[in-house]
Amino acid sequence: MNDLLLKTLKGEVTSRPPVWMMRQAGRYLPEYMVLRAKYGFFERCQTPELACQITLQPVDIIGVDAAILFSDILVVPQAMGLEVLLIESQGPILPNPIKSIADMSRVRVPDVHETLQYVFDAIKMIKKELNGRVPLIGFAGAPWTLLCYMVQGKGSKTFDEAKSFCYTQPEVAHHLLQMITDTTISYLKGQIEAGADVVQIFDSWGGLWSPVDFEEFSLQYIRQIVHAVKDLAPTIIFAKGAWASIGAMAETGAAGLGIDWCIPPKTAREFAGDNITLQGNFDPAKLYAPVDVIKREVKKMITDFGPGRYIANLGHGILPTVPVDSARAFVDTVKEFDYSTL
Ligand code: 1CP
Repeated sequence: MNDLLLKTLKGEVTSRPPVWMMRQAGRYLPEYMVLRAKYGFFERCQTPELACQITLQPVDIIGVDAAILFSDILVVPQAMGLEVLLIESQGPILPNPIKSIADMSRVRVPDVHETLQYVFDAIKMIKKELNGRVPLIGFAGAPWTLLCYMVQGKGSKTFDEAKSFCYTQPEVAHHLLQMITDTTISYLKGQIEAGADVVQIFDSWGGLWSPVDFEEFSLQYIRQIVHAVKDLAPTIIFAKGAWASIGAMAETGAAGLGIDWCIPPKTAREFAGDNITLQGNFDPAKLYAPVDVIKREVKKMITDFGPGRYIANLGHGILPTVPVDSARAFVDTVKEFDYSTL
């Protein structure tokens, strides 16, 4: 059993950092593209055999130290009653988004065993197939990031309509955020019960807020989720761009914090204190550099984070056009690293 990830999240000493990549199952892998051509996106998520096969691809092909469940954060809005489509080249679309209190009658806090049982079934199958080779990471979107899609109805650089909703209808926004939080708590508990060893909360759009508004519209809900699950499985918070709130996030009881490449490792460590594991923070676009540059930069990143309490990862998801050999060079360089040389 490769338990580097679990040891690192507990703060135990290891000879090198564990490594995995956000969005490691995906379009940069030709083996994924074969299944993508045959099955629709939600069909891939909802069929445990397919989700299992896709989850294992980066473990077998790239040799990462952890598997992450193949699914999407948007299965939660779907389970709450909203229609979610994934349209090729456009990304996710929610045709009937939430715009006002009247739309709230269309959302509910569902029984996750009725609506998301296929995820739990996939996890059980993945755990069996992994047979202890590497730990399995489960995940969910942070309530704020899910609200972004539920209100805006599609991807956006600014999520202006979602932010406007929070500023003009704060009571409705908080009601919706609480419903998402309650759903997410049962969902993550279900994932852990089914076998997820670690869970990660993705707040991809947390960095759109000032630190004070981040606390109001995002972190207070993430904190509720962490409190509910932290004694069941180590929890990692990844709030992209919310570097000014690293100190506050480190106090939630999470075992790990994902950080992006806009903050230097040493600064992140100063903000976070010594009692939490940091994860990141390679610029995903740097995987377009020549392989010798990738190797040099990965070693520098590990050195800057210092020995221990560190998980090597990208600072956001891997990009679909990254060469497989470059992803492999990233992972291999971490696996060849030896803390005793520091
Ligand atoms: O084949 C395809 O074209 C589908 C692309 C794709 C994939 C591979 C989507 C649509 N989702 C996924 C899988 C996925 N999504 C995983 C799988 C596990 C892994 O290998 O990491 C995870 C963890 C996610 C999480 C996710 N979905 C996030 C949070 C992380 C992040 O990257 O910021 C977000 C924001 C989404 C929404 C979403 N789903 C899909 C896309 C293209 C998007 C982003 C839309 C946007 O740009 O706003």
